[in-house]
Amino acid sequence: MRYALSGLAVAAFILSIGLSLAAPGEKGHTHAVFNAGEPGNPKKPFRTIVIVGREGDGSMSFTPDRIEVKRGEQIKFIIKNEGELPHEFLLDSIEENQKHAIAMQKNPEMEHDDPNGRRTEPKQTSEILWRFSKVGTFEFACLIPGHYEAGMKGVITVVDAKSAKKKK
Ligand SMILES: [Cu+2]
Repeated sequence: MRYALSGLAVAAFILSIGLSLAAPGEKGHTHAVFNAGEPGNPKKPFRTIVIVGREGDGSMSFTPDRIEVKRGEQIKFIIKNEGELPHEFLLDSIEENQKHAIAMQKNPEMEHDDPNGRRTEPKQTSEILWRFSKVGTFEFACLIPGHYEAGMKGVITVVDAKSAKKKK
């Protein structure tokens, strides 16, 4: 009994070292500033949108490639990779995605696992929960070299809740 307890204590100690090493969540290529809003809060309501990524006849795409959300709305993106290649989904301003695409051409092995961007392997699914806190036009894109150029992107328009109501 005494042995079992001390074993547990050792395990707890190792765990605490592991946790202190893992904090505070800085892992390589992260972006502290987000242009398209902020990471979502899973305790608050959200709308789910499924995005399918795939390749076909010389083109690559996300479906749907046009989304409208209201400012303040939370969206859970379920990214389904139905293609044969890995794909990324990076949510950012259009300008930042274009700059980032150039950076990735120089660094093709760059992989993302960030609040606003994730890589999804073929036949796999990833999720991103995002809160669109700013009005504007944003973009989700796969920045793996060649994919963005082949059409793998989509536009997100964030509108004021009031003007969204007027339109309907
Ligand atoms: Cu891709």
